[in-house]
Amino acid sequence: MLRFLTSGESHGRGLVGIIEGLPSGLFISESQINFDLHRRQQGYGRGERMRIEKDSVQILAGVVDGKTIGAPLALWIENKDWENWKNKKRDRQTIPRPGHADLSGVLKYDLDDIQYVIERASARETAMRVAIGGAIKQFLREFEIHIVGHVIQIGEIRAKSKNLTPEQIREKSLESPVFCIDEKVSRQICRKIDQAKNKGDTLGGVFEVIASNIPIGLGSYASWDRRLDANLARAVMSIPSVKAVEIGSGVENSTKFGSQVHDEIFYNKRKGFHRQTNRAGGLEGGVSNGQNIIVRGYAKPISTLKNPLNSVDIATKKKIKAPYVRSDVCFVPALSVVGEAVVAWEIAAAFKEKFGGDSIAETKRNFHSYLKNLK
Ligand code: EPS
Repeated sequence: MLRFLTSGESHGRGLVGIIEGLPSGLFISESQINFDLHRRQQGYGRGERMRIEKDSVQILAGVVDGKTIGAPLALWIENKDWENWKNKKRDRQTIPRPGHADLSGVLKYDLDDIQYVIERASARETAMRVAIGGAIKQFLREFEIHIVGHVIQIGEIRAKSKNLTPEQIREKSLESPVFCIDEKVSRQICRKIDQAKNKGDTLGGVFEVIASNIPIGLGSYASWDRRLDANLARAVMSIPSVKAVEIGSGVENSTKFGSQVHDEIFYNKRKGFHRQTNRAGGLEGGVSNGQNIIVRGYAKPISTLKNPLNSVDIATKKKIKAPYVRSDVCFVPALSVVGEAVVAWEIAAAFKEKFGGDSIAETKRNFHSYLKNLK
């Protein structure tokens, strides 16, 4: 079984992550994780904090001579902003921002300062989830499974889907300031972000994650909590600001006849069982069907607004505008990187459940024997 836990506050010393269940003998490179951390910090519309931080991971335990030893991994990312915050004098925050965890958090935990809620509810936590995803992707790569995220919409500006391979999507989206494969749409999106910024407003959008080279049979219909589509939806929904999740063309499918939706099954000797369409997003009955897994996350605009909405001071109970604190205008490009990490995790968890293995050699033996048997 694979599991992980994160800890850390947005302006504390740093972020901590523990991964348990990785087999021994797996090469883990910090620099590959750092590439993902770097990507998470990019994206047109990001704010000042990203100019302070230079996220990089340190693996403190579980990896010896570059390889896992079957022990839990301990990961660490330092918050550079800690230096600026540790002796900072600040006022108690008593005005909750609509859309954030501020009000529910302060009431639930019986706190008198909203800053304590902000510290843990902040999307800063996603830096550690990206680091954990960066490690788990190295496990998946041993089985040629690749995960690519990109932005398909910001505000109402949507890129048309193109017939590209996951590698081409990665290449093209890396060239775009908003991780979008379409150059023209990227420019339109940047203008839209400028517009939002000038109005003291924010923007949400949609990101898509594609997992390729997935074996048939990950997840199970046998019990609700083993359905891989359900676990992917939960994981993507757990990313701050995501309010809807779609698998394949799930939303569009709900408006059509069944005959227009389901992916017909074909067989020939060379390809075996195969499909010519993938509207199911690689999952049928909660089980991977060998096609690419496609998951989309729909994010609301960031809740901190320079031109704020109405709120109520929790100390005086008087009507007042919500406070503006340093924030991003648009976080969707970064979300596409976080999306990759959480999708990678769920696929790896289902993979480990199916193939087990205490060493990477054992996992590989189990995997290859299953593939041989399928043939
Ligand atoms: C973030 C760090 C935070 C925010 C952002 C994500 O830094 P600070 O609060 O110091 O400005 O920039 O948080 C949010 C978008 C959010 O809604 O919480 C980061 O490292 O990504």
